[in-house]
Amino acid sequence: MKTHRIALYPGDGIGPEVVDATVAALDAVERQGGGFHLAYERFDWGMTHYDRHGRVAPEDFLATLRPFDAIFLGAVGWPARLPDHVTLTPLIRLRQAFDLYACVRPARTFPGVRGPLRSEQPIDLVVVRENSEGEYVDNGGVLAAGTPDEVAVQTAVHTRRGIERILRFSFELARTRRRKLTMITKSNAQRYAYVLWDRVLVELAPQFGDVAVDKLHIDAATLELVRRPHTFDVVVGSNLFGDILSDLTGGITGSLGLNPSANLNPERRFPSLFEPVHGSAPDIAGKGIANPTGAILSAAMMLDWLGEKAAATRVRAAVERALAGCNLTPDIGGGLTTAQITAAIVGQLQA
Ligand code: GGG
Repeated sequence: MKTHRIALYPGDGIGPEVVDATVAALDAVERQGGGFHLAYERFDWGMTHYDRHGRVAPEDFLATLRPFDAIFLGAVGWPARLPDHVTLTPLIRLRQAFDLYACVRPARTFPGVRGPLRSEQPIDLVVVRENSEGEYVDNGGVLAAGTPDEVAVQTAVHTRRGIERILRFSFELARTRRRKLTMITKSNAQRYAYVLWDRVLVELAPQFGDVAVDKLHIDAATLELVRRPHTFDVVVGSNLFGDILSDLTGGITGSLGLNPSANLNPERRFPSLFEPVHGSAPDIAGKGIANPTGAILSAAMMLDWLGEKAAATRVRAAVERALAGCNLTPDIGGGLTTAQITAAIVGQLQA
């Protein structure tokens, strides 16, 4: 029996609700057998930790998480009480310190779930977000703070090494799918960083001659993802563009509540982190109506990453069948609670 050590970081808002639902689904898949065991340790960081200790995570939180095989995060943020840039800091630090440079965010339509678009063509794409640099490096400062002359400077950092490795990762991913890669930049206006992205793409493309390559500026990409989303396969972009586009791809597939993500260190030098794409949703926190499917599908990505492919496939199939059977939470047009849709997914896993 193989044991995988999982750090649970439920976080804020609906985070703990979707993490509890995910553990219930994982317990069910584990009970079916498959020769593995998930050993959890739970860390109540976020607002709960802040209320007791005056900070959202302990100073040594990275060292605490380092020995685990994977980290499972719910959501972070409670803007009514703490600015979002404070609650988000541990997540950004984790991605950078553990070199989780490939953020993989699949978005697909599901039979049984109606999306907002008129076209009913199935959508099945993956946004790959560069996750370690770009616009999210902590590089900048404020001059003349609090005065009418205040100046804030925030500098994005795009390295050749960072661009090349995320493009290689995306090309390889496209090879496992429909062999189409679309790179998103704004190289007509941002003449240094995104022109470097363009150059690296041109250099790499011949090594992946079996993958069709396309480029779009971010503004055109937002339009085309609404107009013809079914034509996209793997979409790669910088940290900020990937963050924004994956909310859009959540929206066009029905709800952000459906979308999973993996923050990967492809070289496996550090534990990778799995989380639903959605945030803490304070407006519905505590009401028991959060959609846990994005979190449960993130757990399927985690099982895949841990080598438990059969279990991952079973989880994905159970979610698909539950949704097809009209087990829907309010964000996707139904009336089920988190507990009810979780029970439906667990039921499918036991069927
Ligand atoms: N489920 C993760 C979460 O709470 N995300 C909220 C958020 O704003 N994340 C920003 C980011 O992914 O960079």
